[in-house]
Amino acid sequence: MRLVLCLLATLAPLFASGIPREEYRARRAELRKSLDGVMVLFGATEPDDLRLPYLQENNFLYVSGWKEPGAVMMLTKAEEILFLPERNRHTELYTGPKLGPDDPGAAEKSGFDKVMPVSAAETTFVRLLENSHKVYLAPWDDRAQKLKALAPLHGEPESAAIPIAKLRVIKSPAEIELLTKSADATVAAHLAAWNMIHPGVYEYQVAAVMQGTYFGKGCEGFAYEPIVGSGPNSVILHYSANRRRADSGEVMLMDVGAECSDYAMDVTRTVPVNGKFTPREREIYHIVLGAQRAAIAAIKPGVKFRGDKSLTQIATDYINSHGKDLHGEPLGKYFIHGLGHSVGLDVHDPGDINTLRAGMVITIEPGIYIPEENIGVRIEDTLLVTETGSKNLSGALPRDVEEIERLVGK
Ligand SMILES: [Mn+2]
Repeated sequence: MRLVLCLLATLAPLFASGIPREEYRARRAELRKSLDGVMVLFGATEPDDLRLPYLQENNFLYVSGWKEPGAVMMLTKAEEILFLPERNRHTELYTGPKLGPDDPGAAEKSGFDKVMPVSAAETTFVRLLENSHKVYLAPWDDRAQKLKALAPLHGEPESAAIPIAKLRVIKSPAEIELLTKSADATVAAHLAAWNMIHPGVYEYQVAAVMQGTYFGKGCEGFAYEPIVGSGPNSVILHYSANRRRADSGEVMLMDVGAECSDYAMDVTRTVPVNGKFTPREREIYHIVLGAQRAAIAAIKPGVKFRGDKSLTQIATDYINSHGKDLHGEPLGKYFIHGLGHSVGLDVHDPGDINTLRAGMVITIEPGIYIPEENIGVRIEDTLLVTETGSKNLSGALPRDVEEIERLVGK
């Protein structure tokens, strides 16, 4: 028993939490079936800049769950090999012990058929090329260029990201569970912020409460830099300086999502700083909410995300047919970004969501930003597409004006 516990304790930090190891094997098996050659993925390396966190590259993480730095992976229909760096006792003094390729049980611990040292990667690649028609590389990685030069007869490499994205776009039950955990922590963060928002509060104080809330729930980070924009900052889409003092009569836009067990969340709410929307803020808010409700009501498998008769068109039509700007113009021109995107390991997860399928997780986030009036309103939820419609993972966070006004500053 003690041995088992000890082994579990050793394994725990190596892997992403919450996804069973068999699921990683199954993902690789599915991916390998689709290959007509050799795929090479490079894991992330530890950054030299102490301000930067070490984060595994998400495609690498998705197919392996492997979190230690410096690994390389090669996949073909017939083989799967994880290459690990030789252990460096000096580096380990700073960043902790790692699994080396020659450590006992390395293959078993990694979940791969075979583990080899990184120094054997090039010769293995050349061997695997013999039975390969195609080469799949990560175009974002400089190290792929060297391998490309070793395969002059295999044509232009294909992007490894494309076949992996086809898998990533549909979430498994285990992934949905982790996304739900991330959503719950994010909802709690927004509610905690509403509670303490008041005229005179600084944006960074709001951001701090939100981050403290989801860190306190065991989430390891944020899915993206918190966006907390008051008044004039509410119209800046990716405002993340969070330095301004908020005042009465303004809105506070909070686009803040936790990352829990590697899974991102993406939720935006816009609330009145003094607890009560002005009539104009309330009017704009209701239009954005109506657009979001209309788009969400239309979600089901087979529906288009963009283009003709799409969710985007439903939201845009709603905005254009409700309200006017100060010059009597329709408000559609103030909806200046896309209606949403896929969410998973990345907050902007890869994969084509233009025709919805059950198991996709997407955001619906209409917004109206009128710089002339210093009013920006965005309402964003992250939803699971189901067989019959959708399930709002962040739906526990109120959207109704009355409920928001009851909760802000109280
Ligand atoms: Mn978003």
